[in-house]
Amino acid sequence: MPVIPRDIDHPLNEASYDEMIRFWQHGVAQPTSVALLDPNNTKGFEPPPNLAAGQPPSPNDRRLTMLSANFRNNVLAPILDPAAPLPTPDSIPTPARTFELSNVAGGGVLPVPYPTKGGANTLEVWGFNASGGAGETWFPGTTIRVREGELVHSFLGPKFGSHTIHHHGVEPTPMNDGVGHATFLVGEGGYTYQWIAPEAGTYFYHCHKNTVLHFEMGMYGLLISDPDVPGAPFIDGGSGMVYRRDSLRSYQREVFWVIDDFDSRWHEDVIGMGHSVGIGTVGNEFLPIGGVPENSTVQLHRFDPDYFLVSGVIADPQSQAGGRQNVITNPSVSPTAQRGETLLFRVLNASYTSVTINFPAHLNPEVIAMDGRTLGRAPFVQYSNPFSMSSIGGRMTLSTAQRWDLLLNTNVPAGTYFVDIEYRHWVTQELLRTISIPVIIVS
Ligand SMILES: [Cu+2]
Repeated sequence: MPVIPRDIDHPLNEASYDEMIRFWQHGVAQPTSVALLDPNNTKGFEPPPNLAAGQPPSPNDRRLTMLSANFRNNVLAPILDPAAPLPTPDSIPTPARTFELSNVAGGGVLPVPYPTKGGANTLEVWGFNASGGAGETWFPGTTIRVREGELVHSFLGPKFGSHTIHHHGVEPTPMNDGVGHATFLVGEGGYTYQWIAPEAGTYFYHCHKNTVLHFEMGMYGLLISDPDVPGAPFIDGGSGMVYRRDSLRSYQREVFWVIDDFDSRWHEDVIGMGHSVGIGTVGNEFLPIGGVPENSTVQLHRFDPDYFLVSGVIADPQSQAGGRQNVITNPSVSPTAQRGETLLFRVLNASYTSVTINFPAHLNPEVIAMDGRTLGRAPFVQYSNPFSMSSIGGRMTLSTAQRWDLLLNTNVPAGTYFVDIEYRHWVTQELLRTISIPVIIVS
């Protein structure tokens, strides 16, 4: 496994003009860098205006505003090209795997089965897309699928505005972590994130710019790390191998349940005010919740979803089966298995509600992993164990960003079994909607 040096330990040669330029192009969050570099402020660093009270936001994303106005305007500005790709620190030129993602922010239109709060029949959605393919899946974004331990490059080339990729659950260097407000946002020039595929399991990636809004708009996708075995990474939805404790198990089908919800107000009124609107009024992007005036028009602390989705498919109350409404029968969500096959479910709660999944008594999957960590796998064998769904009453509850992996043995009578998913409000726990997914077992 190649070693990526930690940025924080990378010695900075202040005598090297090139190195200083590279350092400042990336920048690091105030006040750490200034405190580390120049505790007595002998070089005249100034805090970035967007962090200073009463100042307008920074006009650019490269944190050059941390420098003195003189250095920024007279030394750096003439030699920096805003459209040039940012360099990746400690870049290793020969990764085992590469991904190229561009954005379709502002360009995605999703048909909806009933009118939005604004009375429309479609909803604007943003997303990541592998470049060069019209008609490719872009919401949720292209799945990034890797093999445990390999070095990966994912290139982000935004087409609309600036964004980031945060590979959630992966632990890269700070500069490759894609947390916009801590490091930098990626503009049109693009950036190559470098990271090592983590322990086999289910992860996801998302944009980390004004996260609560960009994530809601659809800027996320699954990230699967497969065991380091021949044939990996495996085909989405097909057969493969997965860890159960320390041993490998094969499965015949893989099912992705990416659970999400939309508040159409966010997709209509809110984004009409720009990509950076947040909690509070426009122009006070990160006003604390306690300071939000009641007549604020943005109010990202108010989330009242009116659409409920699984893997990009919106549940329709008119879709009825088995005495239920909101039944999702799309085969990308509702699996059909031969009796006796083993199914692997990868469940992600990408909604802003608390989600409870109810399995019927006949289906009793085993929970083998949580949040990208295999239960009972070395070196943490003694701390956790796989457990059956029946041992927790057939109900599993996930909060936002949680992932559970389930192995289901379908050695049950052939038939249609309904798995019910309850969405509860993130504050009040009020039940907002119950949707159902048929799991069909044929003999
Ligand atoms: Cu974004």
